[in-house]
Amino acid sequence: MTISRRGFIGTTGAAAALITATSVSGRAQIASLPEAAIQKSPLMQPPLFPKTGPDYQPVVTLNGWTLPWRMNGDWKEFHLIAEPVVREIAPGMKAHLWGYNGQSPGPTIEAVEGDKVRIFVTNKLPEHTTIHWHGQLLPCGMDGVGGLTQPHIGVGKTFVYEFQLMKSGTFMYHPHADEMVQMAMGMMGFFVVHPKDPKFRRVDRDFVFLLNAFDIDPGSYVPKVNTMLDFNMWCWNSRAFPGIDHFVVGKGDKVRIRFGNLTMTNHPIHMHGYDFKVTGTDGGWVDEKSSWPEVTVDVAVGQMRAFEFDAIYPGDWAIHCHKSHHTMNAMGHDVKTYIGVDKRDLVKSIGRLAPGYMAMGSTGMAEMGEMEMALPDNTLPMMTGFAQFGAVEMGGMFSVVKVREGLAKTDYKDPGWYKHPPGTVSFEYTGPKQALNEPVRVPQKASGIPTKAEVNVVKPKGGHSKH
Ligand SMILES: [Cu+2]
Repeated sequence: MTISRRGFIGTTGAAAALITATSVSGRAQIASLPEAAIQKSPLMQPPLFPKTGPDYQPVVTLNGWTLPWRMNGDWKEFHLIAEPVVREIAPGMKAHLWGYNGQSPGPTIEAVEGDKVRIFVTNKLPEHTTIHWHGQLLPCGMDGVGGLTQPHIGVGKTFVYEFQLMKSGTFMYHPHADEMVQMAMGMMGFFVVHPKDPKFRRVDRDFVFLLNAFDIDPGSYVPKVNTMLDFNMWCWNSRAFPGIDHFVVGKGDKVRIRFGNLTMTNHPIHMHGYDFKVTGTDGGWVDEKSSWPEVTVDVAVGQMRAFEFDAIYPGDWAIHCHKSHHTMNAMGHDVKTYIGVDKRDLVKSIGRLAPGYMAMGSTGMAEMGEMEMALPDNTLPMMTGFAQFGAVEMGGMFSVVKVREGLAKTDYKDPGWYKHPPGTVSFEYTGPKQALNEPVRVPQKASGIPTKAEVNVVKPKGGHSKH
């Protein structure tokens, strides 16, 4: 049976029949386990271009890779191994997580609309697991909900999932067994189904990542799995700034960025320098006429979003979660605010009792970005990272979209910092200190709150002073 997109959209009944018909068809072919590729590196691997079957533009997984497959008859076979892994969150910090095939997240699965996929899942965890294929239309018994649609995959066992990919789009996979623990430990992966028609919604670069969060005490390695909201590592693909790969893009490329949220809160993802169109969710493609413009797109828990733009403006454009606490690394939320407080004497006296004591800044926290503080082992600074003009003062869910002229279509190497054309960088004013006619200002305390005496001095001109 040949499958066309038109067929799926037009004949829901036929598609529904197909879902049940494919469930048992390939069982006799299973002769051996496919090799399970393992990835040791936490760095972005080159996209995996298809050597057989329909052409497509493969995705690039930030700090990740795509799982190789083999053909067995007309089935595409993959092998995932659920296992404990060591993941570098950023240089200087490693976490002991659970993942797949050597990394957290697991490898991205890529296939084509209409493909029959057979996914072997071997459980090398210390407890049982399953895999749920988030967003896929499939036979109920392949949905991966432990206890509900299948027995759990016991320790040391291998289970097989078989289904036909009913539509193209953006999906993910994760356990549906002891979910809170297994997702808090980093078990998840991306699943992209490419359109059968290579021209449909084609882009030049297609980036994918999952948002995840961990609660790892400074100096330790294992996430606290019972944390509900107060996480301290806000990650894209289990990496935090400055460990997150940059999005390297050629000027003029058509670019898609897709992401899914498996944390416990929503994330407004904001990209600088462009407006973009939201073109897809885990439910499917947004009709081109209804794709809506944004500069920030919120992604709720358990949702996926895809947006697209034409990379016409060169530069180093920030891309980040807009919740400012999510662009920080390990921080305690019970830190007192000292802005406007002169605490020199206080620090001196505490320093006598606890050498090395440092309080939060009186003028803000920017000094944290430049400070070379002694940190516990295996801990990332709260604000960190340097670029060509100094400290970036970020952490967590932050990266850079680097749009450059003249990149080869397959070039994802870091091109370095953007060379700004002369006269296009914000600069310091060095003229006279006071504008003509500017009224003389009463100096205020560092807190910005004038004293009672000062309030009495400042009398506004005009008609608003009478009560
Ligand atoms: Cu966020």
